[in-house]
Formats: sequence, C-alpha cells, structure tokens
Amino acid sequence: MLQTQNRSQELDGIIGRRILYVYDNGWKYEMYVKNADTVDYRIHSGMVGGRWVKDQKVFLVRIAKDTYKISWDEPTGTAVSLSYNLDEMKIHGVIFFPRWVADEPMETVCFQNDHLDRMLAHRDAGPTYPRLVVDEFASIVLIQDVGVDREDVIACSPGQLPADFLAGEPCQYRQSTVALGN
Ligand code: FER
Repeated sequence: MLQTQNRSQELDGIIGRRILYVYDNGWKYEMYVKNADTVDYRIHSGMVGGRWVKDQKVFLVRIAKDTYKISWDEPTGTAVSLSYNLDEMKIHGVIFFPRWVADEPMETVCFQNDHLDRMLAHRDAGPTYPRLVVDEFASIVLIQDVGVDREDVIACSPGQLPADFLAGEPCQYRQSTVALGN
C-alpha cells in the first residue's frame, strides 16, 4: 500500500497529462498518460501518421526531477522507449520498428483497438529483421493537465480533429516556441 502510494506520488507530474510534441525529423505525436500503466496516443504525422491507440499498457518510471521514461511493446511488434524531460520540454524517443512495419507502414495506420488480431498476425508473420531503429529528439509543443482515466481526451483519429484543435488551450508549463501547426 505504502509502495503504491509512493509510486503514484512519484508519477504525479506526468499522470493525467496530454503531451504534444514534434520530433526533429518532423513527426508529430500526441501522448495522453491516462494512469500509472496506461496510455492513449495519436500520431498526427510521420511514417505512420493517422495511427491511434487506446489503453496501451506501458512501463512508466520517474528518472529524475520532471523526467520520466515510458516504454512498451506494441501488438505490431514495434517497441518504444520515450524519455520525457518536462522541465526542458524535450523528449528523446527510440522506436524499434519490425521490418514488416518499415516495409508496409500504412498497414498499421488505423484505430488499432479495432484491428488487434490483424496486428498480431502481421507481427507473428514478420519479417521482423532487420529492424528500423528511429532514435530522435523531440520538442514538446504543449503539456496540458486534463486529469486521469478520461476517455474523451483521445477519442478520434487525427484526421477527424477540428482545424482549431487545442487552439487557445491552457498550458501547464510555459508555452513552447514550436508552432502547433497541422
Ligand atoms: C512515440 C513514438 C512512437 C509515441 C508512440 C509511438 C505516443 C508508437 C509507435 C507505433 O506504434 O507505431 O513518441 O508516443
């Protein structure tokens, strides 16, 4: 019990946050840290732009003050490890794509929750190797404290969002100089 309490206090600074960021390679991602072991996310642009996922189980740890690491393995076989420095508004991400995703990225562009069997079949069919490793820094555009366990934070595909998505939304930290854009 005490352990659970300590852990949730330790993660207070990231749980319940919506974080929007742009990788240095131009890929734009949105993460919602729903609770201590669950995320929802949406990929606005990049190799698998349009892909979105709810209730992905993850490992979430605090590394240092305002700095957290989130890691997980996707049903597609893609493995992800992300370090969030919320003070400096910077992220470093490593994405390990299996070969089949690198060859056919559009196969993963969907609301994954509705296609889990297809993703698992692809993962098992491969090919897995050689993997495509994407190692990139990202700049955080926005951090918003929206609260835990909400289903309406990530609730549609990026393509279905209104043009003024998040325009004028309050930001927990200082506003980044990176434009939200589209
Ligand atoms: C991220 C990098 C990769 C991220 C999610 C992924 C929400 C997922 C990739 C995939 O499954 O294709 O920063 O944040």
